[in-house]
Amino acid sequence: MIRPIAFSSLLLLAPAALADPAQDYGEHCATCHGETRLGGSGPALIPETLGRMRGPDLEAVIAEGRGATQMEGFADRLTPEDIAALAGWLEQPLDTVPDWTEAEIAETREMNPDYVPTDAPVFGGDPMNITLVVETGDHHVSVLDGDSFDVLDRFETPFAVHGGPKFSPDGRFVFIMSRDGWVQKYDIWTLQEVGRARAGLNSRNIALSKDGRHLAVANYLPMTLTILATDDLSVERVVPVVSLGGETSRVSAVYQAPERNSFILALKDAPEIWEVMTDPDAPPIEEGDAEERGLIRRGPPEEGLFARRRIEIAEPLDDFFFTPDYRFLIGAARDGGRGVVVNLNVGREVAELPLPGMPHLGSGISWMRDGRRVMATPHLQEARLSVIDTQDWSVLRTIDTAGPGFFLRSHENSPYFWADVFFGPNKDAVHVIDKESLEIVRTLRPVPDATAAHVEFTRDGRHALLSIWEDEGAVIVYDAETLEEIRRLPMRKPSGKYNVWNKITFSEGTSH
Ligand code: DHE
Repeated sequence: MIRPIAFSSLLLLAPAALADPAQDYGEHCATCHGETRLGGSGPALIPETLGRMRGPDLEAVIAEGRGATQMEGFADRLTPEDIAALAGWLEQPLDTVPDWTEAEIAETREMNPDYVPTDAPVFGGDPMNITLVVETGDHHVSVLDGDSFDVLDRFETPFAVHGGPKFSPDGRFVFIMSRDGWVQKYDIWTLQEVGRARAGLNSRNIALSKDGRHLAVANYLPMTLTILATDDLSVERVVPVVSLGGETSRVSAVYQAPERNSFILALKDAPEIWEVMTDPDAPPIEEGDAEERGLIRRGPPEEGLFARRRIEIAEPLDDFFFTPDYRFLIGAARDGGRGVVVNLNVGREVAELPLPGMPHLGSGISWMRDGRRVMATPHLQEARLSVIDTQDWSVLRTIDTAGPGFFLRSHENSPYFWADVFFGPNKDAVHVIDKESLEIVRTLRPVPDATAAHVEFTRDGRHALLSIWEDEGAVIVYDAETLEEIRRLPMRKPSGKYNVWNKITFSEGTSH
């Protein structure tokens, strides 16, 4: 016989109140991070921005807050179960993404009312030998004098800067982008922020036109390329990214091609590469021999500023390495095992390279060796570097390393290139490799167990600066010839470093 359960027993059996992350978000997070999770005074809380900060990391920030920011801890108001549920909820993509129109971008533009331009730098050193250090630990940039290694300024950036900041051609201004789509303009001469605007909701990187007048922002959300005027960050164009087949696509990255006076776009979801002209007198676009090859007809030819050319390819490619003359690029195929060479002049694929283990071509660097131009690339999933002959597109050599790496760097005046070992147990190691013999000449381990990654040289190539990529980290300055340590500058999780001269002259030892 089934016995009815008494009302009091039912109460005892009732489960603890279930976590309601949407309600918790509305109550505790929305004021700073926006009702829509797309950001406000705090950053956007969407998976595209949170990136690698998953699971336990995210829960720890919700529970304990984030030092030196407005983010307080919620462990006194939310149970561990509520926090876990909230973190899981934040990792879900948004149901709908707003358009983020020109008008909406324009509304976010804030120019610094205290900014006063000067006729000369306010500091005494060489403005062309300034190196910027992005400190991701507390979202700041340090401005380093490249001769004295003094920190001239340390300014706050938008949350989660990614990719290289881009300098104006005269080296005076720098533009910095956050994954939240904010673009910040900073005047290196006055050491002051000029202003900022939110060009996208989730962005990848930025590129400056050859004349320094236009700034392109590659966006994942929405699927657009935003072009801002560099003088006042006003919107010049928002280009929806739609393939010939009518599909919308995210933009993986945008690159400046100075020799072509254009931007080159890698599209994440469409088998096309786009070239956007930054020359107001650009002639009508030649479409290469695509029609001969029986490919789909495109629209009427475009001309002038921001004219767009499509290069059709067999499958989407991203993470581009360019030859210094910008005739060829190598892109990574989606299967993570091949590099595809595209001739940008004729607009077609010309070669394929076996590059297993996810080559990181965007970090590739090139130099002359025995009269031939070679390039080297790390692999994100394999403990090796590939060295490629850019004349016949063969893999000349593979160099075994202590683990998979992220970045490579060299300088015209250095006989070596530096390769980090970002992933795995040897993340504290950095290889110094001879550009001629392709042998590892030294493996440095400056701080046992701490990630050592990303090198930048001073303008003359005499010093190499290495990041100890930890919250209580450092930038270590080495003599680039003797490999002796010269200085150790404490920094908060320093990531990339960017020397004004090396960047504006497109030093062959640096990536884009
Ligand atoms: Fe980057 C540059 C893409 C993850 C730090 N990264 C770039 C560029 C691209 C790119 C396309 C070149 C843009 C430029 O400089 O204009 N990065 C990607 C990814 O697709 C990937 C693998 C996944 C993602 O989350 O987007 C990725 N990148 C990372 C990281 O996890 C790193 C290590 C930490 C971080 O800050 O997010 C990271 N990426 C960097 C840095 C540069 C960069 C420091 C600039 C290197 C330079 O010397 O120019």
